[in-house]
Amino acid sequence: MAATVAEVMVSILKASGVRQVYGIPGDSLNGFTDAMRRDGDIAWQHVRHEEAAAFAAAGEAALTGELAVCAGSCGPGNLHLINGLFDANRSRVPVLAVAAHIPRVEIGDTYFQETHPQELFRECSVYCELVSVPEQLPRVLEIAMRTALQRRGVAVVVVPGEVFLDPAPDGYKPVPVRVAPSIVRPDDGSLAAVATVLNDASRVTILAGAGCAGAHDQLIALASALKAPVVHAFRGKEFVEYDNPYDVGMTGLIGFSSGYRAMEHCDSLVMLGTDFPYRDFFPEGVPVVQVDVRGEQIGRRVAVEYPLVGTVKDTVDALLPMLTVKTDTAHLDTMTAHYRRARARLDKLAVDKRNASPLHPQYVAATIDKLAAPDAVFTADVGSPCIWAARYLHMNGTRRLIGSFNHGSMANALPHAIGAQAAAPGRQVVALSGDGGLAMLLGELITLRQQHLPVKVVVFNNGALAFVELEMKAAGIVTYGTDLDNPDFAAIATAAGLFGARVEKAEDLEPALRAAFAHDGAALVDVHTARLELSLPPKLTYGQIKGFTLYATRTVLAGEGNELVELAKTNLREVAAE
Ligand SMILES: Cc1ncc(C[n+]2csc(CCOP(=O)(O)OP(=O)(O)O)c2C)c(N)n1
Ligand SMILES: [Mg+2]
Repeated sequence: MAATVAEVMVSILKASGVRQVYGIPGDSLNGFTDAMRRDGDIAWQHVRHEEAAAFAAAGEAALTGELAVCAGSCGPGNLHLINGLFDANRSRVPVLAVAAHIPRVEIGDTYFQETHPQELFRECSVYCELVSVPEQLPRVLEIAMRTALQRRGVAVVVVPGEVFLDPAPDGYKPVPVRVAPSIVRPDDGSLAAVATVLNDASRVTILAGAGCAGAHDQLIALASALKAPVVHAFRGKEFVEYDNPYDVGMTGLIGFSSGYRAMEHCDSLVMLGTDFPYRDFFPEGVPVVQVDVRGEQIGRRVAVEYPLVGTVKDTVDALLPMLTVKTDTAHLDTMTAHYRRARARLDKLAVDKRNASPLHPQYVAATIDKLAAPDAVFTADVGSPCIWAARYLHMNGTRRLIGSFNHGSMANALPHAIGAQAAAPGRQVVALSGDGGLAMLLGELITLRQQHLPVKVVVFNNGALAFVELEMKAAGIVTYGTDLDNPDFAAIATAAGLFGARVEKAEDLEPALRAAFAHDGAALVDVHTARLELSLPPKLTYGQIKGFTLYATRTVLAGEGNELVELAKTNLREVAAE
């Protein structure tokens, strides 16, 4: 009997190393899931909401760098994937979504569950095609997979349900679709022009992002040659911060004053593999060199006179021999000293004071950091858990930190953890969840149980959408709609068959975390943490509010304002000059 289209799809996925598919079945997808069942080699990771399937695929792809797959049935089934796919696409991780569709003959007649997936998914994908006839399928699937891998993004293959069951074209043999390794670097002329600028500069600062993955040696060698402080964007943290004497912390809305300062005071800026979005944080009037393998990304945030198209690794390797090694360390010394002071203040906040109840979230994050495995994978919810992860988790080149850093969606931590754990069953995976974030995809606790995924969930249970409160207060708006009247999450976890512990006093935190981490299965620790507080100056004009948002967010998030008084003054001066 001839193989069906679905069987061929499964064989292509298998040949390319896919080991699991996240999703929820449904009539139009049944042909595909049945082919998986009969084959038996690819695991069906059954989630409770398709959004979690897409986030899980994003988490897996972020961890492995290889293609991860999710699937949804027609109409609402695949519509639910969409937010997680936006996350994957914007994080530039390779994900394939199989979107089942209504029968071909019904397309266009407002049939039951009809949508137009190839239009809906256009914006969150690098490739999205409808399969109209079975003969398209082996090729369309391979093109989709290769596009996802090479362009690093989401590919969507839309398949009407009956097509899965059609006979596949004869004689098809799957070819593994994998990333083709390459060397990508600018030409010598572009590098020489950049070398001239950098050799003439005396205060170079490097802004480093996730494009520094796999290029730690090159980053350090470049910083050493230029005596340049290295600031990082959030997604760069896991690749930049460790073993780095040039580190001056993070910049951005939840960044450190030292990161901002090092950018502000440079006389040349070198951007390495970063799409850091906030234009207000860039220095003015200095030459900017930007290295990015995707040339179209260059110059989006700041005027870039010196674009270098290439990977950070290959470009820096080619640039280094052209640079004169600098000896003047004045800029570097000032910025690293500033960073040490900022760091010391942050660390002081993470100490348990008088056995606080509710607990300081800083202390919770620092304790997670202390107790987690040297190769742990952390995921962090958008909201204040991101702040604590950015500040208190130590990376070491082996640990990983996965989040919705570009798309900024709530509720990412648990489903990202599902994908990371499914991809690396033996590794410790710790989700830093907000109480708002956890509740948003609460059903995924049941996925942990059903799929035997030993994820450790730590809930920063502050009874609020605290990050939003911070934004409101910083903008001079009265907080509204941010209270959360939560149930006992530990009891919910226990009822779902997980290990559950509730922590209300600091002295109980370590024992609870140790027990959860040692538990041979999924566990949840519900920690009663303090809401963030921010006091406002008494009266603000609209112009001040605009400037103040930036100032206050940075100040408050630094934990203590002192170090930032100067920065605040700068901001308020700017506002006053408006
Ligand atoms: C899907 C989605 N909805 C709304 C927002 C806006 N938002 C950003 S952070 C946040 C609050 C998160 O609350 P919680 O998970 O409790 O974390 P907390 O900041 O309280 O620690 C909200 C509502 C968002 N980013 N994503
Ligand atoms: Mg909260």
